Amino acid sequence: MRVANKRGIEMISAERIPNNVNLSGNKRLQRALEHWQPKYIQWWRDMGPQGFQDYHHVYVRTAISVDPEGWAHFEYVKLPEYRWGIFLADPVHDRRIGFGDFLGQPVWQEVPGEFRNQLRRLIVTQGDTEPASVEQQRLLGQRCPSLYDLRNLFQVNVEEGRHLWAMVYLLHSYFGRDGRDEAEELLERQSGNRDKPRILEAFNEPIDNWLDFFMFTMFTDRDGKSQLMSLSESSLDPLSRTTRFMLTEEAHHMFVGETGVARILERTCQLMKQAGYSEDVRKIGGIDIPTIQKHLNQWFSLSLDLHGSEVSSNAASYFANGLKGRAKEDTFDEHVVKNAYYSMEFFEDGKPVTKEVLMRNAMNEVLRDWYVGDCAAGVVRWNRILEQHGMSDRLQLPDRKFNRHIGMYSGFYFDPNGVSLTKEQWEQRKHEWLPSAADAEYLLSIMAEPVYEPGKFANYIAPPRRGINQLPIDFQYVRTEQ
Ligand code: BYC
Repeated sequence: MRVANKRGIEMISAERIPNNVNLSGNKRLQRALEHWQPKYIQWWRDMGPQGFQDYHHVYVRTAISVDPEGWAHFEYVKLPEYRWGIFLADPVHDRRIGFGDFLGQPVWQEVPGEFRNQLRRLIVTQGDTEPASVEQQRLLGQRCPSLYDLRNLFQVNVEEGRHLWAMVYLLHSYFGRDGRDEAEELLERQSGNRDKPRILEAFNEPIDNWLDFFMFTMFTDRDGKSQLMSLSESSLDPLSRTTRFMLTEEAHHMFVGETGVARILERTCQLMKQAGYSEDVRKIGGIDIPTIQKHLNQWFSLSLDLHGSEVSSNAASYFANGLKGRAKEDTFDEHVVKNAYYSMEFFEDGKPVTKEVLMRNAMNEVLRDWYVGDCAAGVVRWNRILEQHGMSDRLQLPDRKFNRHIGMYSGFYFDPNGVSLTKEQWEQRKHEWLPSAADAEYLLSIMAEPVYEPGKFANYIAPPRRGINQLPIDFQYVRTEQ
C-alpha cells in the first residue's frame, strides 16, 4: 500500500487506496495518511485476526467505487494487503439541513467552529467502535464452524477496518492537528484493556464464541445501523455522505448475524427431533434454545445501552445543532421539535411512573424505539424457523429495563419481563437469563476444533442456503499459501 518514490521515501499510493475523495490531488490528506497508515497496518497485525495474517488468502469483496459494479469486486487477498479505501456516497444536489435550529439552510462542507468539539466527539466515538470490534473478534478464526463462516468473519473485519478509515478520513480532513491526534488514539485504546479501554461499554465485552459473534452482528451492528442512519442526516455533509456509504456495508454484517443465528436454530431443531424432542440437545453437541435466548438477552441489552441515556442534554444539543438527526428524519412531520413532548416511563420508588419529557431531550429514546422495532422484526423471522419445525419454544426480546448499565434503569434490577427484583434476587437468578461460565465453557468445548474443510460445517450449525457471490457452498473461501 506504500510505494517508494524516486528519493526512496515511501509515499501513499492513491491506486492502492481505492477512493472517490481525490486522494491523489490532496497532498494534506496524503501526508496525514502516510503517518497513520503504517500504524494502522501494525495495529491490524497485532490486534486483527490472530493466525490469519501472512499465510492465508481470503476471498473477500473490496469496494473499489460507490456504484454497484465497483462494489461487487471479489478477489483472494492476504488480510494485511486488503485495499482499505475511502468512499463517500454521491452528493445530493442543493442538500439542505433537515432538522433542528438551522432547518432549511444549506448543509456545511466545513466544520463550523462552534460545533467542532461536538462533531469531533461524535466522529471519535463512532470511529472507536470499529477497531474495537475487530479486536473483540480476533480469536474467532481459530474456532470457526466452516470456511464460509471464516470468510464472512474476515469480510466483516476488513469492513470494520474500512469504517475506521472513513472516520479517520474525516478527522484528518476537517479537524487539523487534534484530528490527527485523535486518529492515532483510535489505534491506541484497546477493547477490554483496563487502562485504555474502548469508549463504549459493549465494545469492551469479549466475543469468544460464534454465538456471541452472530448475536453481536445481529444486535450491535444494528446499533451501528441506527447510529449511522442518524449521523447520515447530519448537516455536516462529508459526515452524512461517509455514513451513508458505510450503511451499505453494515447491511451485510447484520445478514451474517441474522442468518448465523437462523442456521444455529435450524440445526438445533434438527438435533432436537433426532433426540426425540425431550432430550437435552447438548448431549448431542447442539446449542439448546435457552442458551441462544441468554446470548440474545446479553447482546440486545448491551446494545440498548449503546443508545445512551433516555433523557440526554447531549442528544438534545446534537439535534438542535443539526449534528445528529433521527433515523429516517424525512418520515417525521415536524423537524424543529421545540415544543413537542415524549411520554417516558420512569422508575420511582419501585414503581413505573409516566412523565412528559421534552422531545429533544428524549432523542436517544426515539432512536432506541426505532432500534427495538428493527430488532423485533428479526426475532419474528427467527421464530418462523422454530414454528416451521413444529417447536413450541419462541425467542423474545427482553424488556428494555433488563440488564441495563447506562441510563435511568442502571443500578436497578429487572427480570426479562421487566419485573423489578432486589439485588439478591438478581444475583441468585441472573444466570437463568444471561450466559454463565458453564455456558461459555460448553460453547467453547463444541467450537474447540475449527472446521477448515471446504463444504463441511460444525455439528451445531446448518449450512447456509447459498454461497458467496453465487459460488457453491463448498468453495474454498479461505486457502493457505501453496
Ligand atoms: N458506554 O447523554 P448520554 C457501530 C456516556 S455501533 C459507555 O447518556 P449521549 C458498530 C456518554 O459518552 C454505533 N459510556 O449519552 C457496531 C457520556 O459521557 P460524558 C457507534 C456511555 O452522549 C458493531 C455519558 O455517558 N456509533 O457502529 O447522548 C461493530 C452521558 O451521555 C455509553 C455511535 O455511538 C455507553 N454505552 O449518547 C462495529 C454514534 N452511552 O459526556 C461498529 C456516536 C453513553 O459524560 N455516538 N455513555 O463523558 C453518539 O451518538 C453518542 O455518543 C451515544 C451516547 C449515543 C453513544
